[in-house]
Amino acid sequence: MQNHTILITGANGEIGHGLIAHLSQQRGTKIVAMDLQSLDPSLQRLCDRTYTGDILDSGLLQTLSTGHDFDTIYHLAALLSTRSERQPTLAHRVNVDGTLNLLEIAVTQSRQQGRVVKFIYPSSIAVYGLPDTATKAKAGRVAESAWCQPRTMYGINKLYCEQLGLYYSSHYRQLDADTPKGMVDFRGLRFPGLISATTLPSGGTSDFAPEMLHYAAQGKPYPCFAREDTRIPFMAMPDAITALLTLQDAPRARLSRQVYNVTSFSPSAKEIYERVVESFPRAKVSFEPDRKRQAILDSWPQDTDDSAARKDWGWKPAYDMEKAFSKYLIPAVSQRRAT
Ligand code: AKB
Repeated sequence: MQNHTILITGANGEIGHGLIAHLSQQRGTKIVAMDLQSLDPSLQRLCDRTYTGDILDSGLLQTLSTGHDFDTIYHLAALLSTRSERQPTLAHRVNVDGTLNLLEIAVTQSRQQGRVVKFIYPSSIAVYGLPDTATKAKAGRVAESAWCQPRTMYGINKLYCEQLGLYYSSHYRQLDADTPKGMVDFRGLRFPGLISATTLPSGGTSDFAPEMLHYAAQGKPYPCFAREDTRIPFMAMPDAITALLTLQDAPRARLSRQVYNVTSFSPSAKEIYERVVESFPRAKVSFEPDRKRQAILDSWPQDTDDSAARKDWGWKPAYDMEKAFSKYLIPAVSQRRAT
């Protein structure tokens, strides 16, 4: 079987963990992983090469690019929404300049190799910005083209990088005399909040849901920074991995867009609490809304319309909320607690 070389940036993060576990089972797939921190030892043995360093380090990127011929790049490295608000200029450098650097690697390699390099990009519901809760309630399931007026640095970075991806796919150096060989095949997914049984996110604003679960499992009290009636979409991590891999494999001709909404369930914070308590009756959650983080949550849609993904490449989440908790989250966090 022919080798397929995949670069994963931000490999130590929540999505990286699940993605590497899956990709390492595919025969003929070589994984090159990169992260700011040295890679988790459980992941290291699943990768062919690992690099520790910054996506803004041009020397390191040069080493990476000259050392490998990538077929696909999963660019997962990013600063999430809460962290980005605290360090907006750093966020812009990491989220925007970092993505630009990786797109440059993709386009350079595609030109040198004379073939397509796929670029898979996790975007976010943070690209949307609803002005107030009444509009949010009225908007319901938001389509890709609606309400793209983000109010966070992270959302702005993600929306702009989607556009950069489209540029590198379709209009890169459009004034050049010769049409270059090869191209970047950019594919983006606008993820909702993700809930993993094995890792806790850090620096996000949708973190209240996974934190509520993991604190309850550890018997720790959790002061929830979101109001009880907060409603944003979520997805169980295995579905996020399935979405990335399915989009990667989808024939280009089937794709009517380059960036797709994908979603699964949209509970209120109170409904999440009630489901957590059902499994961990001693969970202690107090709702102590943080006015400023709440304003970010209130600007994100209560649900997204993922009908284009369903139609074009057969997206269908395997986990609704009940199944996510009963078949994935609760068994796995309970098992981790027991070991
Ligand atoms: C965050 O909260 O920043 C992320 C996201 C919704 O993209 N989890």
